[in-house]
Amino acid sequence: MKFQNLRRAAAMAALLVMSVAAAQDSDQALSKRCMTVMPTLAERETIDRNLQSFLASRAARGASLNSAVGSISVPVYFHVINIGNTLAQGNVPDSQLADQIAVLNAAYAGTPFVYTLAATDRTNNADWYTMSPGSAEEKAAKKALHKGGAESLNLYTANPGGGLLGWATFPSSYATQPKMDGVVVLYTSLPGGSAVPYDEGDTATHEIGHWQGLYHTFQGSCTAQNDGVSDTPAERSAAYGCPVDRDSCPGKAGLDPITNFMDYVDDYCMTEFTPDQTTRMDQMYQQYRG
Ligand SMILES: [Ca+2]
Ligand SMILES: [Ca+2]
Ligand SMILES: [Zn+2]
Repeated sequence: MKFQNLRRAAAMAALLVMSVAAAQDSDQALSKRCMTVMPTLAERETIDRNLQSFLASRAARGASLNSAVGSISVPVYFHVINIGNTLAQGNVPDSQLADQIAVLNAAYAGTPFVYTLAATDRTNNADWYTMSPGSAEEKAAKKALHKGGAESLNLYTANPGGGLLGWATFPSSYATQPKMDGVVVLYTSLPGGSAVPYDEGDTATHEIGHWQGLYHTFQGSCTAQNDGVSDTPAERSAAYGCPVDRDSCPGKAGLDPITNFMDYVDDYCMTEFTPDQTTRMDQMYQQYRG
């Protein structure tokens, strides 16, 4: 009898898992949270080797390896790409850009980074408005609009379509493609936008995490290396919604880091960068953007 109950419970659990998986699939269809192109494992190893030798040379010179909280000011160049003057045409008002900067500074409050609006430009261009990652339109827009050097964040708002929320470039690619450096987000993902449940501005928080050198928390799945950050528990795949107590790598310590900005959960659910993520962002900024 007990055994039968157990089997029934197992069957129900399996059904539950299947329906959760189906819900996740439909969420994925509705929204591709992020289209940032991830480095291959070999590229990651090269990036990590280069970081280790950078840190070793800094240490040999007695240079500080940890920047103080709030000690690095990051100039932000906003590029609002639109097809007309209204918000529905992508012309995000200055108030929403200011709100986005405030959301970033709250999210990065425990890090060295303070984001400061340097300039805003507005461009009416129907081709650039719907640019997709890796497209000729993206290259043309960035070539025309990019400002500043490696230290500056170029933040583009556009309407890429297909449920796509945003994408970013990594610090390690700045040297070879400086004009492409930056972050593109769906304009309705800014705070107060219409991209519910991605309407609190954390698409930019997440994409800028990549721009600062972080991978997804589910990068590398349940492998020992996983996302290359030691205080984020390994995670098998992206989490959607806000699945509290999810443990997709049961053989690895800790519940999934679903409240992390580098997962795919709803904006209200993502609330933190970990200390080791902060350290990595600091080191990457010093190496590539300092
Ligand atoms: Ca980790
Ligand atoms: Ca686990
Ligand atoms: Zn991402």
